[in-house]
Amino acid sequence: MPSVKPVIQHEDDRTGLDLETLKRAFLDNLFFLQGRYPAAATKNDLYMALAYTIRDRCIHRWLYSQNAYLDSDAKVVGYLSAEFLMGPHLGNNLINLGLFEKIEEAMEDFGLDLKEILDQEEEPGLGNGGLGRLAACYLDSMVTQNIPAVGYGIRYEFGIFDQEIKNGWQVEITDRWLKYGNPWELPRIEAAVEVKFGGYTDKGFDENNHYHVNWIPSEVVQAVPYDTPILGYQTNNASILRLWKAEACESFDFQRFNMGNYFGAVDDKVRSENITKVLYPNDSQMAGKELRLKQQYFFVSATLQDVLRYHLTLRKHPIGLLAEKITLQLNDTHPAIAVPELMRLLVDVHAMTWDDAWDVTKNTFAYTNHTLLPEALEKWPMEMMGRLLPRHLEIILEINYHFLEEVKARFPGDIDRLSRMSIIDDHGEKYIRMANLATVGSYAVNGVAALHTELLTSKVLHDFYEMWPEKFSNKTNGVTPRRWVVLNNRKLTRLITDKIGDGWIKDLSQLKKLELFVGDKKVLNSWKEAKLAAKKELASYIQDHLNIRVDVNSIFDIQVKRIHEYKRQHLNVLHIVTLYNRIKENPGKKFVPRTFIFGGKAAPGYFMAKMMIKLINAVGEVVNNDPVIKDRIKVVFLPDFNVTNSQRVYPAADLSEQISMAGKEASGTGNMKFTMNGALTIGTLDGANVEIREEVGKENFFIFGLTVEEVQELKNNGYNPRSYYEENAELRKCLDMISSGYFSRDEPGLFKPLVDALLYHDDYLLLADYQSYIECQDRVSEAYKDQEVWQKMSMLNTARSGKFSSDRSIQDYNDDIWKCKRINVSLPEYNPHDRTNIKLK
Ligand code: 26W
Repeated sequence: MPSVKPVIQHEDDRTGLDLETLKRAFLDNLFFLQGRYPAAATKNDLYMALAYTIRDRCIHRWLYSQNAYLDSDAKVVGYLSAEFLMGPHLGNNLINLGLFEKIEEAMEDFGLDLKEILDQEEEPGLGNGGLGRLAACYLDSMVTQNIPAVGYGIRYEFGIFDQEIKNGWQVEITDRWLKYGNPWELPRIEAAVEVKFGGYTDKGFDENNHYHVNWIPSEVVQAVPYDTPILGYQTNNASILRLWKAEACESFDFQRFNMGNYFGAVDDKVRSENITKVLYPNDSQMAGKELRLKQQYFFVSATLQDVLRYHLTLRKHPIGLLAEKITLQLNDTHPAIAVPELMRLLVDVHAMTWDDAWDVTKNTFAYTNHTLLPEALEKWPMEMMGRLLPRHLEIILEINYHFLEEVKARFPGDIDRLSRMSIIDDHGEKYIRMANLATVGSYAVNGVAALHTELLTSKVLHDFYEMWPEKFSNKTNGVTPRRWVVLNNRKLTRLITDKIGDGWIKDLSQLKKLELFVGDKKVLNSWKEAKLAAKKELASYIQDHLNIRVDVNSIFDIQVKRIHEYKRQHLNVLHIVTLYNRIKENPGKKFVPRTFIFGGKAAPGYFMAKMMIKLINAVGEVVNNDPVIKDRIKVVFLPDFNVTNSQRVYPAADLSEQISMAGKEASGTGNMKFTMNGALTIGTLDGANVEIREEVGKENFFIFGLTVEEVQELKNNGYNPRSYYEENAELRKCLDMISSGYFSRDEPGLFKPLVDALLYHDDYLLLADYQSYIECQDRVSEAYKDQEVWQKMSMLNTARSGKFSSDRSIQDYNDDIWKCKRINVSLPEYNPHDRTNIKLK
């Protein structure tokens, strides 16, 4: 009898991609993983069943990718970031697997609406804003470009707070994102490592008479990794985001428990787990909290142990080869404690000489700076560092000693330079300057937009630039078109793909081909319709959630980002009040109607930012209900701006507000998302705005305000905001109204502190830029009247936004800094009949 080969009747339920297989897998998961009959399934059950269905496909790709990395022995990037603002996974994974439409159909067959299921996902808000979202876009692009990469960070139990607006004020609510479980992560309990804190160091000579330092900690905490698979677009390559959770060390508990101190043991557990309890919600002010330093060291130490285990045990490489096989990108200085930690591991644990260890260390790290704000530059009290990480302080001091010797040799007798460059700030209480530490300990340092890098090398890190010019480069930020166009703007995506094919999704420069159609009235019309559809969707969201009716034919004028004085949301408010006054004075005149939309969170301890939110809402209250205005202006504050909510915002914008004081916004990335989605920008020459304007063309960008040089000059010559107030009647009227309680009848003095700050200091030059801003806004309104011209400009903005894909950024990082070989992952068919033939031991 010839043996009968098993015939595969259908695709494997865990990996198959055809409609029937996906439907069967979904029902299976609903039944066996959620334990539900379809009839009894809740929305969350449906979401979970679909998430598990898709997760299987992710894991399939990820495991094969892991193997491919090991086989090829390629250099791997570790992207170290205290924040990853991933946004919801399901929709994105559907796009990246090319399954969005098919799953839509599958759900339809069950009588379900995919949109509603997607809405069920609680997003992991493990970041504050730009820096955290950039890390997420970069993971997407690294994987899409087949660069072997792992994201390393912290699994905060509570991410960025949820924002509610009560009586116009921000109220913070704990973000319990794990409440219903997280289907995307896999805990890797057996890969946990220990992280030490406190105690003292013991110095002496070992059995071979080598000088040796021993760190005896006073606290040991477990770091447990949770892995989330990350897919690329149209590639078999997949990677992971590995986030660390703090847990108590069992060995420690038992000691106390045995001695009868039950509460002491539980106390330890609580203290340990506190480390990864909550994300610090400030994004521009260094608060100097000890727990934050503990968070930073916790995830960095766990990560480096993980990296060394991979390098030494799994790949069996000699320790000296570390920098050739692994490169670690520091997302700002938050993980900069990695520099002394790697030195400690190499010298104290792996017995390398100082010089050899330093050679490996400074060739392993690369550092990205994300801010020039002096108050945001991290520095830790030396006393705190010594108490929490005594061995690291010793190592930092030794790094600094060797470094300053090098500076002395290069610039003999330049005492001031030494003091500026020192890693230790010793003007009064001593501090560790983390940017200096990161710069000294890295082989590459970069800013995030051309202007930002220019300011970095000419000001903040100028001395370091003079010493090592070759270390510095610019890497202009980018955002992933997969989430920010394909997923959040289905209509526009279809229209573009219809005209130029789908190559643009992986190579955004191909959007240029759209320029061929700007003269085509039919295409321009479809372009307008796509925008209008997105505006209608946002309008109905606003109606449903805020009970405000907005005119979809008005200019949707949008500013969404963290609330901060330097971002100048209150300059936007001054424009609103100006328009309000003009209509009131001339009610019969024709005005181009506008809908002003704001969104963003304020750091809970940032009084002025919270006041700005209240001001926006207070002005909205008056303007929206004034019968004379008659729907010509509406002001909307969208509560709880996050990745999920933002996805309905970018597609609906006509005008993107990027109005920071020149020199303050490192790059901005929201500006890029708006441009891709066909919004025009009103902006200052700040951050990446400069490059956006260059790309889309001056004539398609509304520029206003002082340049960095003019800002500098004005400040040097003694800026007097009052003179602008006195000389500009429209401005004066706005400020007087706000100050005297026109928008706060119940509490007339409420906004006086805000107006006084402008009149007496105005650190961010709102009054100096006011006139230029208003005139620019008048040009915007004028331009909007000619819809054909406007649509052309809109289309050109999209067509010329290719540079701002994070694919381009990642290519730049890889070409100039990481130099990793790309990997081709093949995905062998996963034959279920193979499974039974596998020998497990
Ligand atoms: C220590 C407190 C703290 C926390 C976070 C200070 C500073 C930060 C971040 C560096 C702030 C941040 O998110 N910066 C933003 O980074 C984006 C990505 O590069 C840029 O686009 C933004 O312009 C920049 O503000």
